[in-house]
Amino acid sequence: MSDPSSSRRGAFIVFEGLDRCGKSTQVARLVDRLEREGQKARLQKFPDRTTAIGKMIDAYLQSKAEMDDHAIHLLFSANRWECAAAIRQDLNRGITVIADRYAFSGIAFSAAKVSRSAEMGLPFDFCLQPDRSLPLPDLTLYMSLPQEEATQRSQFGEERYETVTMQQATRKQFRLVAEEVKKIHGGTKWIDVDARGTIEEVEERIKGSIGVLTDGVIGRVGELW
Ligand code: T5A
Ligand code: NA
Repeated sequence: MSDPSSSRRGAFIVFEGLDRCGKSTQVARLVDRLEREGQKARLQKFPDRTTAIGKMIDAYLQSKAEMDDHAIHLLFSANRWECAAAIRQDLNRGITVIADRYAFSGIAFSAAKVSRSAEMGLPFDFCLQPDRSLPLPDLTLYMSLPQEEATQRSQFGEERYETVTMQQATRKQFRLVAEEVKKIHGGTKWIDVDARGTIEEVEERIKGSIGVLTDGVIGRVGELW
């Protein structure tokens, strides 16, 4: 039997950023490109709105349901846990998994919220806990876009967190999340990508940042924290 620690597995690549920064566009193009190149790759969107938990999250985001800030935070995390085993399994089968948002959004958005229960949103440490030991992405690409440009993109303002105040607060929390990741795992797991310019220009930058990672990764899938 081959030793799993010495054979190549699929790469786990996460895209993060504020609302409308272009994640979904770039994730779709990346999966398309990898498939065209004959690689095994699949998309994993968070929140996954198709599961029972995902449907509750969807209702909350569309303001069709109200929920305590702690409760919705735990549901976002539970939504990742229900997909975690499949992600690990696919990675170990050599499939590259590309995620559109992950635990980093979970922390940044919850911590940024001006809640009724705590003036400054949920405590950062509380936000980290439910995602402890989820699969660690091999690379997180944080798509950085000035607020003025995000606001101009179509459909901004439709969902719960799409206000300028909330996005500004979340931007700050994402910086803290990036620092946390760098503190635990060093500087190689998180890269900021300039999300300004045309779709094609951004795609080129992303391609450069990913490099040969999609050829496979040696070593076991790690844990977030
Ligand atoms: N959330 C999420 C939590 O609070 N906790 C959690 O744990 C998680 C996982 C929904 C919300 O949930 C929160 C965060 C969010 O507020 P979502 O379903 O990912 O999360 O929703 P959005 O972030 O809003 O995702 P969108 O799909 O709406 O935005 P994207 O993916 O960033 O942007 P995209 O690619 O759809 O592009 C937006 C528009 O801009 C255009 C596109 O054509 C599109 O119209 N565009 C460009 N225009 C000009 N130049 C470019 N380079 C462009 N790229 C794209
Ligand atoms: Na949105």
